[in-house]
Amino acid sequence: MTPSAVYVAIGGNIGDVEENLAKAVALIHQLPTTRVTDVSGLYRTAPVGGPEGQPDFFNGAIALTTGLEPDQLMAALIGIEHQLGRVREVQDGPRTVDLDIILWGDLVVDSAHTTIPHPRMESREFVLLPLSEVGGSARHPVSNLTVDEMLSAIEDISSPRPQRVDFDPISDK
Ligand code: PH2
Ligand code: MG
Ligand code: MG
Repeated sequence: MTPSAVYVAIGGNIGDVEENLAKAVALIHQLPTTRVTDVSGLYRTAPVGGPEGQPDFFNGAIALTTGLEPDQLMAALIGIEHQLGRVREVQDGPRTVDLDIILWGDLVVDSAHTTIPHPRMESREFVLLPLSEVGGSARHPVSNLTVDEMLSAIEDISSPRPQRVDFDPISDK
């Protein structure tokens, strides 16, 4: 059986974000039975929510395949966030590295620790814009909309579009 494509949003806004995100992607690529198959560029995005005056974020998205279960991948991502210095924080506030599972094939999961698809993905340009690079035709299993359709449906899209920087943390993908 071909494993499902899993999409993970990556972001952060404290410290050397590009370096931390590169380390995060390399660590994800080293998880058991897991391969990162595609990596988007990084977009500099204005913070949504959280405390007044927090720094801009850098946001990206990756595609991966894995033999892990959703709860296992979730736990591994939280472990990587901690390894890279993420500490207890205010809701939507500054963070070194945030790794969120967005879509996992047709799977719908709502367990104590894991919610897939990500409940706020459809309204977040900072998730959909990088995700469209690596999974523009991936479908939301409930609404059946593709990522590109969800991105077009966002009403208050930023203008000009967030600035993009190339990001290529894995040479053997
Ligand atoms: N993450 C949040 C809250 N707000 N804003 C931007 N631009 N990018 C994020 O990744 C982000 C946010 C909570 O995880
Ligand atoms: Mg998040
Ligand atoms: Mg998170």
